[in-house]
Amino acid sequence: MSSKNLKKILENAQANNFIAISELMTGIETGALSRKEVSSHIFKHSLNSIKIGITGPPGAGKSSLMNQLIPKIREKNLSVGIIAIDPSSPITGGSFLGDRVRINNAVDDNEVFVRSMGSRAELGGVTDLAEDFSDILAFSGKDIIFIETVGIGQSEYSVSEITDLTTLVFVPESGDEIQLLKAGILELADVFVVNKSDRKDANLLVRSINNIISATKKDIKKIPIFKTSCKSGDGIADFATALIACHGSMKENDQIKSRQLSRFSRRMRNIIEKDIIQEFWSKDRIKFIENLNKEDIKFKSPYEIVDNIKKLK
Ligand SMILES: Nc1nc2c(ncn2[C@@H]2O[C@H](COP(=O)(O)OP(=O)(O)OP(=O)(O)O)[C@@H](O)[C@H]2O)c(=O)[nH]1
Ligand SMILES: [Mg+2]
Repeated sequence: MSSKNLKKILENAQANNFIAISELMTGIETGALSRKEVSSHIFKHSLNSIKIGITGPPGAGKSSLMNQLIPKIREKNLSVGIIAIDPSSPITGGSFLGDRVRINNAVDDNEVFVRSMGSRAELGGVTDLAEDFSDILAFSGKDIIFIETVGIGQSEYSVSEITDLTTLVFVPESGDEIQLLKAGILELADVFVVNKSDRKDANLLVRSINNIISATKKDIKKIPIFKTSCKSGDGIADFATALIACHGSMKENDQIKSRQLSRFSRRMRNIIEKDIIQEFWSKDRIKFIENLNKEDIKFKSPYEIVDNIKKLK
């Protein structure tokens, strides 16, 4: 792509043109656009949006919650970006239709952009890609950006690493899961949501979470718990108000600022590691590995062979 073309796409994306936003995302995902070049244009515009992780077990109602939050956020004249990472779909965009249907409050609103992505870990990992996507959404002016992931704590989907705020969503039946994770969940969560509170035992789960919080000796930050139901709408307004308030006060929020800094450092480390690995794999070194035969491995340990590879240029 010529730099003139990229300039045009960037201009359009910044003006919230959905096609240009998608083009940027697909471009960096497929490698048609240089991530480095795109990032150098957009990064400085990416710190004004709040990035909120919505994570939890499959089917907890994460997408439904975001859908219900949309009108509340739009009432305040704020715009919304959503990135839904779908682990069940190896093909990018595979769940696009599914999420479009679930997040139907996004339809016909040009201030709400929804993008699904598959969870294949190519081109530097899903989390990295989601982070770059969220920068693109921020660049396009989205005030509140949600990143939906399934599962809690697995490193691959560790959404808390790329967001300003992580919401863990559970359902009344999540008791066992919570017991298993115990204090681990406290390290990940900034906000708890017990969704599907129209079902029985929602209060029991809130109590279990509270018990874990109070049993943790560490001087832990106060973690709010919201009880919501996407069916009756209960609790959604309070949850939305809290998130909107967080967006409103993010400029003065030291915790968010220090997270932005630690994200920046982590991204730098990732870039360095990728660059070094890429530099390492010269043609000769790749050829050496490819030509390794059954005899070679009888006499030398992998460590010794690596020493030989390092001697190659
Ligand atoms: N009873 C009840 N059902 C709900 C509630 N929220 C969501 N659901 C239903 O739960 C199912 C899953 O909802 P989703 O919003 O797709 O859940 P999710 O966590 O995004 O699911 P995955 O992305 O597949 O992990 C759907 O059938 C929803 O209608 C709720 O508060 N109460
Ligand atoms: Mg979902």
